[in-house]
Amino acid sequence: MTDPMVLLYAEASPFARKVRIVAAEVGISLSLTAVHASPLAGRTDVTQVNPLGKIPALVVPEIGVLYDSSVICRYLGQETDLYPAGSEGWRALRREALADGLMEAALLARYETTLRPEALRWQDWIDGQVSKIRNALVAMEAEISPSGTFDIGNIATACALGYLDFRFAALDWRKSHPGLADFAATLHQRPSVRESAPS
Ligand SMILES: N[C@@H](CCC(=O)N[C@@H](CS)C(=O)NCC(=O)O)C(=O)O
Repeated sequence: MTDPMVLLYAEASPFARKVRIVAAEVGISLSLTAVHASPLAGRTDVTQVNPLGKIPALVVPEIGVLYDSSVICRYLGQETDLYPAGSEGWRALRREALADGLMEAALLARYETTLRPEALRWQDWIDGQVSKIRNALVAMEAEISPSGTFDIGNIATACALGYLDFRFAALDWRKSHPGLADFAATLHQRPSVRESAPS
């Protein structure tokens, strides 16, 4: 029996959550190693594995390290229903990119308010990221995928909305997007989504 692949992750990371959900959906068991990743110089555990210092990173014996959640998810989920063929597949990838973009904007806004010294914080920057989040929510609601399908777009969407619940409760996104809230509740019924939620 070969050793499981090692995933460098943090429980709160929405990008790492995508990978954990994909692995659970396709039945691949990963060895999880919790690490600290930070954009601040000298404060990350990950640089020796990923030159960008970011998580998730997956150590794959025959390839080396894979990074960026979309690459890792693609590697684990290739040739499964998580990546549909044809136009449906391109739409799923677009929904993944949209959700990833929302998470990136949310993370940048969070770093600005939690990491940057208070005197240096820039409200226009925070407002710009929050407006990307709001625009992404509008697009997400318009693109809710048909019921019954569960693909990489839905996985990323579940992680993005879960991250807003976890770190941006004050945005109260459910109030302005009730259709998306219903969709999120459906996604949350899936064991892989429920069991990977940050606590
Ligand atoms: N595009 C990357 C984003 C990953 C990312 O930003 N991860 C965060 C944790 S949730 C991180 O490692 N931040 C540290 C940093 O920005 O240097 C992906 O999809 O994997």
